[in-house]
Amino acid sequence: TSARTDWWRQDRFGMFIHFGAYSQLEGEYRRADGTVCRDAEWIKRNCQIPMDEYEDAAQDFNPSSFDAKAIVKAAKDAGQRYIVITSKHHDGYAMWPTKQNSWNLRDHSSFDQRRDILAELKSAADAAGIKLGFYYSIWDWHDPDFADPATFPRYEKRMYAQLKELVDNYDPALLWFDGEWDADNPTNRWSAQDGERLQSYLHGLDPDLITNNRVGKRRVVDGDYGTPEQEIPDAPVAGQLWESCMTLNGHWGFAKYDQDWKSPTTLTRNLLDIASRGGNYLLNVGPDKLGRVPQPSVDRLREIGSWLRTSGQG
Ligand code: FUL
Repeated sequence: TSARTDWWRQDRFGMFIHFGAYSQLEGEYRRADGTVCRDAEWIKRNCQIPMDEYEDAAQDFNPSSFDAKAIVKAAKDAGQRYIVITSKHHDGYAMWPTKQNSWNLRDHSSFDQRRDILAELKSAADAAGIKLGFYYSIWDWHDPDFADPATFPRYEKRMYAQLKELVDNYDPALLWFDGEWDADNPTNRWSAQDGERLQSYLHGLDPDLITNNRVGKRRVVDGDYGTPEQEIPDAPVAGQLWESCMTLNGHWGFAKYDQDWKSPTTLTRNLLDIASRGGNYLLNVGPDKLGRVPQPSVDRLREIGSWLRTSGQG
């Protein structure tokens, strides 16, 4: 542990946001034969949507109701002190106007060309004293250079360039990596050394940056903290910072059919349980295709916040 991670340890409770081109589908893909396949941020892969169809859907993506101030306020009212939003998930779609390709919210959508939701979130978060971080998937289903080991270095170069854009243009407090595995390539080309090289590159850009352990191979030495997913570890690793990330219903990305919301009691208990074991809690919301956080999510966040305030923990 070091001074660099002090704010993060003290903050304890954060908001995760899964938002991307997949949100446009709202969790449902209707095949030509009329059958419906359901998923959320994995829908492209798990429902085997052809790339041209997925690209067509993204072309219609217009999150005109995305309201950074409202999202920051919902986080703040819940007692959350940092926000981590997907800048690029496994589908490769960038949520900012990257210069590395046109597969992004500026160049491949129906969204107002003047808007930049990451910039909007950054200024709203700054104004509220909330830290902002970005999720970034190393695994990329869209970039043609990713899949072939011979061309992977070209992909990696673009990935470095995208990360530099994020750090230079939005000054994130942390980067939350994911997809350091590659389900199509069991040989798993993302190595421990790749992770170390990426980490030192990032610290060269900003020595204060915090990263999770998925930047490398999820060893204790990779990044700054462990990332248990949808679980609270019984016996956290001694000396390792950690953060449990969890969904509010059963999915990360918006899924209109999923109304299986966790109760405020469960959520508050999770927060206390995690905090008592020394961890952080990163609780997810998945905005719909217009960018609106579902009302059941907003309600639950508010209930957690009011519990924290009345119990004097807020
Ligand atoms: C996983 C991803 O595959 C999920 O889609 C989600 O982003 C979760 C937080 O991490 O590894």
